[in-house]
Amino acid sequence: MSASDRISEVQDEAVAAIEAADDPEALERLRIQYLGRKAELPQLLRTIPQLEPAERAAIGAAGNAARGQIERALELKEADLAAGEIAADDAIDVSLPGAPSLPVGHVHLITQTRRDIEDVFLGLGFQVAEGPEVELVEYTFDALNTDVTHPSRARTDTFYIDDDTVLRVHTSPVQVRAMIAQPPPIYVIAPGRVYRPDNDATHTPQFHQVEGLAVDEGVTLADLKGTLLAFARAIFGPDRDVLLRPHFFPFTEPSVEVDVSCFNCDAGYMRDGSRCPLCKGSGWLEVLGAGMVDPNVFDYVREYGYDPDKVTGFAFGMGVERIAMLRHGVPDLRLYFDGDLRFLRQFGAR
Ligand code: 2U9
Repeated sequence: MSASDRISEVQDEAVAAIEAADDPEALERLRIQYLGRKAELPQLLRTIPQLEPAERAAIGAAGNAARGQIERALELKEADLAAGEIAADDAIDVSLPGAPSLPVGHVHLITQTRRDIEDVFLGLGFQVAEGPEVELVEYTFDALNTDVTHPSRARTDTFYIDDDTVLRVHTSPVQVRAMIAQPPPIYVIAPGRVYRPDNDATHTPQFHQVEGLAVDEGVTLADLKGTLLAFARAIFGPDRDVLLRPHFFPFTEPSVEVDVSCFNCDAGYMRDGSRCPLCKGSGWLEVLGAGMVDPNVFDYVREYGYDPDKVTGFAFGMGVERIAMLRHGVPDLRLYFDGDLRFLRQFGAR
């Protein structure tokens, strides 16, 4: 093989090997292999002065060109590998904005309303408690003085998982759990999802409640009324009044339904003399249920420090969807489920 054929063979072999290198160390080994002091091409270049003058120019030119080609291939590959390394290191640049940036949603009105209610009771010294949505029948009904014949226990009025387990129908079991976990005094609210097999214009199978429980020595119905008045004024405006009407719940005695004076009219009538469309002319809006905790409920948790001869308590419960509907004039429950930003954006996040 002639010297110039060998030069072009070495050049081809070197360039192919360099192009195939996949890390900087391999590239450095190739640099030494093909351009190092002991490598074939540099050695051949060193012999050029000894060649016949007729060969010198041609071999010299071919050898130098081959070295130039190999150096160029090394440079290109080096840059290539460095760029790849940067790309791999910074594959996820967490400081960059999303591309394309994603549309931002909005805090749901139910979430906002729940937070507003929580803030009111936190300000009054209550703590927020949470519990499971799949709940024991025992904590859902038995602990709450609900007779085995009570309609709410029927298979048609509660989602049963099995004979002992339900999707909770109220957040009351959260307060039962709170009483088991801590002796009186206790001031807790229990916000959360609840489930009932209802589905019509005014009921959805899943909704949200905030319930509350205060147990201490000497707690009275006057404390309940004062607490609910503070709640009504914080949520519906400073001029509100509350009205307690007798009612029945298994877990409270006495029990009351609680109305808040209408914030949309004057005692049922608009300025132009027409009947208020919100309270339907009554001047009152029904907002929640409440009462003094039945001694039988304390009896269930007596061993945890709740002696019905020593402590009394009040409890209340409200539907978050209803509070938000009244407060903002929401006309239809379905708006809560659509996730339509045109609806949600009307309620600035507080
Ligand atoms: C314990 C003892 C008593 C919670 C209460 C109500 C009255 C009530 C309804 C309002 C509308 C449910 O969302 S709603 O359908 N709730 O009227 N809830 S007293 O009583 C308790 C809770 C826990 C240990």
